[in-house]
Amino acid sequence: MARFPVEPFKIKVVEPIRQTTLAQREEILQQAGYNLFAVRAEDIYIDLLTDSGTSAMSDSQWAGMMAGDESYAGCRNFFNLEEAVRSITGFRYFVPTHQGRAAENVLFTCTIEPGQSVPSNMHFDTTQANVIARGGDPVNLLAEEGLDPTSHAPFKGDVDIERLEAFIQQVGPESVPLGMLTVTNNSGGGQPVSMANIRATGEVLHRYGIPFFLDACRYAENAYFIKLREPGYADTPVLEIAREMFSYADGCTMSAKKDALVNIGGFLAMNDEELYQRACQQLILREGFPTYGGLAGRDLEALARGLWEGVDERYLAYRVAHTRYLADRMVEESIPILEPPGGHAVYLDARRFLPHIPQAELPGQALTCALFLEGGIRGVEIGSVMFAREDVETGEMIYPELELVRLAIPRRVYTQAHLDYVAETCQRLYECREEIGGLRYTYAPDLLRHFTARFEPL
Ligand code: P70
Repeated sequence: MARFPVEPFKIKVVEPIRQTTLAQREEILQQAGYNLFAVRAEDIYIDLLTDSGTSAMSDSQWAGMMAGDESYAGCRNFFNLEEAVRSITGFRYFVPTHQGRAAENVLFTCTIEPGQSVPSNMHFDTTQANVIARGGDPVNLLAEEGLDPTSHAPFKGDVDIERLEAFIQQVGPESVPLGMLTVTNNSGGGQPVSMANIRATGEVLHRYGIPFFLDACRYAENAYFIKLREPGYADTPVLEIAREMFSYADGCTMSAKKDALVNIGGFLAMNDEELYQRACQQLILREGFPTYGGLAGRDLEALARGLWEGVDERYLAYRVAHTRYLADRMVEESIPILEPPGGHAVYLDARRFLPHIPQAELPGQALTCALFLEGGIRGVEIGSVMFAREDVETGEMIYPELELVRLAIPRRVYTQAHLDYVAETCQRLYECREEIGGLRYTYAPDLLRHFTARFEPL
């Protein structure tokens, strides 16, 4: 038997990539203000910036693009998408959006009043920023072991149920317009949330009359981890596991750019009819008519087909094993990563990789830059640049517990040889880690700082 599931697809179209020289990369990095978001994609050799919108679509999805019906209202692709969303999530109503953050914006505009709080296991960057943009307070209540990069617990994305209930009692249920869970937990290493925890979260929130929404962009990978790790699910089809996950919630936001295998798209789904009507108003104001929501008909079709491909178990087995392969190679070389690996990425633990750089000198960002210099690889910092916040009372910086560099793996894009190259580059870098120095900001915007900040070496 093969050690890993072999790719359940073959390659029909290829896209050339090219390596640059070290001298070129030094120049490119300096020009980009030491922020890899500002580097041209053509100058990247292996692009692990994100798994979002970077999937290779299937022949069926591409064929679906030609079947796009570009009518303004009521195009057939909307109804194909509706069938997929209803069948997989079970939610009664949904609206397409151009991507996940648009779904967040519509949902939060309809639900959050200034001063209210939205608890979650851990909000991701755009979710956190969209809550703040409504005057709300995003609150992370991840269970303790999720903050320990060395713990091998199976469900390190679980929310701390006791703290969740205590939090609701402390601020009062009227101050909590909704609660969320991010599945899988992207800011905490792509770790899954257990079915038991999803169920318990729903029970606690509903006991206080609070609606429960899943941030569902990696729901299929989460469902597959439940199948692999949670007692009682080994023989349950992933589709059924996914349906059960959604059954405990009142709705979801979805960036379809992840587990629905499309380059653009998202949706907001819910059971509450009145909320749906208000969401439609917001949607028409910002995204488009409710049967296209900012997408072309062809995009809706690719999304409808991608949703089904994303819950295919042969695909998911390959996906999770592919990511695990890179993680295993790192562990073999004693490179500090967050363990166990998530479904969509391997996260380098910058604190242990660069213990000589204090958080104020941005070790995660420094490591991201070093990885580009060493091998033309682009990862993304998920640490102080993304999440450090100023304490409103003292003005002091509060640094996040996890200081990570995420190597996100685009779906169906890179081969095992590409991953070997990444592991070997990390190994070389780890050997000369003491030579890596910290950074400081030359420009830092207030909201979603990491996308456009600029730096210089200390
Ligand atoms: C990523 C991207 C997007 C995302 C998410 C969760 C759990 C909502 C959204 C928003 C964002 C990103 C980060 C760093 C580099 C590039 C891109 N995550 N919830 O890669 O969805 O992007 O469609 O508006 O992870 O993880 P959308």
